[in-house]
Amino acid sequence: MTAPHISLTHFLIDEERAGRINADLRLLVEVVARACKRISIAVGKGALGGVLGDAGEAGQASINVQGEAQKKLDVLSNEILLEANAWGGHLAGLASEEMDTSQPIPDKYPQGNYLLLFDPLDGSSNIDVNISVGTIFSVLRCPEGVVSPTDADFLQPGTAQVAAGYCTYGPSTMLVLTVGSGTHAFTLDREVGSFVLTTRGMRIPEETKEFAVNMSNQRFWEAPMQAYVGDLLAGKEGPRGKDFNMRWVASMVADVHRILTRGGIFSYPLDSKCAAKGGKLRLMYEANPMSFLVEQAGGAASTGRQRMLEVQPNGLHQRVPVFLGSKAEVEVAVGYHLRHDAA
Ligand code: AHM
Ligand code: MG
Repeated sequence: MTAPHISLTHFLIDEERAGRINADLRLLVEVVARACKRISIAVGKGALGGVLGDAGEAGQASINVQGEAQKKLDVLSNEILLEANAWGGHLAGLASEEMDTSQPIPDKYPQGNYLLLFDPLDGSSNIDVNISVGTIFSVLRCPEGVVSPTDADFLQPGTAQVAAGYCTYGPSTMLVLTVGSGTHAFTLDREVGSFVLTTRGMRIPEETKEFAVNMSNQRFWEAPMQAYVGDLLAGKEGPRGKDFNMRWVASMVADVHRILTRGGIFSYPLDSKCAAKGGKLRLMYEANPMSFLVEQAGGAASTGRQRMLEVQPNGLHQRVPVFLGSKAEVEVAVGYHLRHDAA
């Protein structure tokens, strides 16, 4: 007998019956997953879909709130997620990497109790070269009594997340999800059009010999990061006593997916180029959802100095340094920072 085929819908109904989620959260995850399927189809068409390249008029790139040039697919993915989530009655508000401020749900639709944050298409510098990109999302509760949420209502620490996930658009499209009881992976069956549970309870090995970092920034890093990576590179002959391998896709979703699958440490540390902004990656819709997924799979996530999920946010687009993955290795990296600060 073949293994039972459990669709995302089936999985979510089981979660609801077990009392781990309510019907609104089930609907929310289903709606996000449906939007991700549409994004997957657009990404998969590549040059044939006429969606590659920069957004905006010829010679006049469209710039988002981060000061970054938007790709056509960034804009399209954002629109797909907004449109899919506006009318279902499960949300009170939305926030996106591609929008300056959060948006309350329009008055013409019923209001729900949840807030949704997303990076509609992460790693978009990879779109035009046919390398994996992905969607990242985080779900919070709308504070009690708030009818029309503003940015301040979204500024909750990562520990307040009720669900988080990402969808990776690679050789296969996969949705990786947590609702606070483990991290589970679903693969899109393209013929049927449904996500099928392919790994229940992902576990990140505690130890690793693989690290992910943009090495070209080495000379801009802080001293503890220089020392940490220096010791990794010294391999068997160095203080770590083992050889390390390096991988860097430059799509956080793809790098984190590899780490959830076979272990490793991902880092985007503070460097002198991004120090004034606080880091490169965004807390609310990149670092926090990924940290929730990683912790739920037995890994760890830190800024290098503090557990990521305990950072008190001060802005929707706040940036942070990120270290996440195999627990023992994240602890080693944090140790370099704490010893440096204490000296
Ligand atoms: P984006 O949200 O504008 O796509 O930027 C985030 C991406 C991450 O996916 C990835 O880890 C990082 O930026 C890559 O940075 P770099 O270009 O320095 O390698
Ligand atoms: Mg991003």
